[in-house]
Amino acid sequence: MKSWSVPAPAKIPGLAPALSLMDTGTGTIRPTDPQGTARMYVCGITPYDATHMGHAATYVAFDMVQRVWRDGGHPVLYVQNVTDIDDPLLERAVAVGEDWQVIAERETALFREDMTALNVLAPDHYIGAVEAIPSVAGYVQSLQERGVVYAVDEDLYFSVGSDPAFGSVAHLDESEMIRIFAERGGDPDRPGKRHPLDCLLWQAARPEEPSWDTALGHGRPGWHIECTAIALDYLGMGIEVQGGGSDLAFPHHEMGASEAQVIREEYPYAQHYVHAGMVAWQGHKMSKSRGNLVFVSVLRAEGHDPMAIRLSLLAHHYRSNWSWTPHGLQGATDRLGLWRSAVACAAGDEAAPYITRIREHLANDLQTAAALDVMDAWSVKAMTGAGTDTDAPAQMSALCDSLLGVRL
Ligand code: 5CA
Ligand code: ZN
Repeated sequence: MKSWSVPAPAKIPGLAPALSLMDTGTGTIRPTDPQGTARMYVCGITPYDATHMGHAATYVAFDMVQRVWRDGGHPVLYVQNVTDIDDPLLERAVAVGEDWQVIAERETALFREDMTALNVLAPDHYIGAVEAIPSVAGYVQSLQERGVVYAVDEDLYFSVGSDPAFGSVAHLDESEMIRIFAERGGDPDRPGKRHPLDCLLWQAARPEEPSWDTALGHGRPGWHIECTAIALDYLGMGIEVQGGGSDLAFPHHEMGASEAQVIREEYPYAQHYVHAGMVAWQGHKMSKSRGNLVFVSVLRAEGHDPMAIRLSLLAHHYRSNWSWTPHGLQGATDRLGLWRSAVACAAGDEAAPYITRIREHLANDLQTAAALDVMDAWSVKAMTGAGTDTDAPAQMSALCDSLLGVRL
């Protein structure tokens, strides 16, 4: 699928320290340690509605992971999917009387535009679920060869218990897993299943629904195997980061990891499972199903500078749950104005110590808010005419562009 294009960040002098990130799997902040290329898979959108500020927060968080790695001298291989066939998309298509493919293409195009505007580096491989169907079928067959697949009616299920490590991503007890599974697209109560948590790999064709002809018969993929297949095809096992919002830790990343670990007979699927917090609005998590959404494209159309939108996201730690407010965006707009005025000054404080502090904050599990405070401090001093280093304004501007993704 067509990706988008954002210029690669320019190298700034010096090297970032190793990036430490909270790993949901171990519950600890641990250094990432890419050997050569850092490999990252981040779950993409289900394109039945436009990009909201919750999506944007999640993708900006992983954009920061990529920028910090690159700043540390690591090449990055980044893969993202688009869930361009799934129940919510088909349900929306029926509800609004529109073709599901038309909706998916339109909303994916808008997502690309929004990501470009927010200066989010594009994935190297941007892959739709539909284009991954032949690959999904192949992986389901390899699970069948391992004897861990069974049919309920004509649908195929994965026995999650076949992975000894099942449960080691989200660390939930079984009753919690069953409850959350039911809330997030699972079917624990379906008669005929061997275990309530077994997950759908392949759904046989239903009347009035799209289906594809594969070695598994006519049908379409289950959700989790879509990401497993795409990640294995383009990244392989032992990737540095599997990322997404915290609502994906269970069941999505738990199931995906187990599928990969059984397919490859190797452990672990990912070194770090990294989860962004949920952005709320009107008292609830922003979600397409609830409809309490603030769209990136609407804010842009209202004339808000995309760099202010990005700054409004960076003002929160990526793991925190927070509520969007117009006030937060106004604060970010003011901050952007301050920074722009400061880098237009003839001189400022020497940049190097500030750059070091910003790098340290980011390397410490992406403390972006603290990094922004350091830039504020430099800016305020430059505005008062205290600094005398005439190279500093350009250096601080380059840092903002390259490391924070904020073009001044
Ligand atoms: N297509 C699947 C992943 S394979 C999916 O979850 N799509 S999504 O469109 O529902 O969400 C896309 C990404 O945005 C996911 O990483 C999800 O965790 C994240 N996300 C969704 N809502 C929010 C929110 N309110 N705040 C922060 N992140 C969110
Ligand atoms: Zn996914």
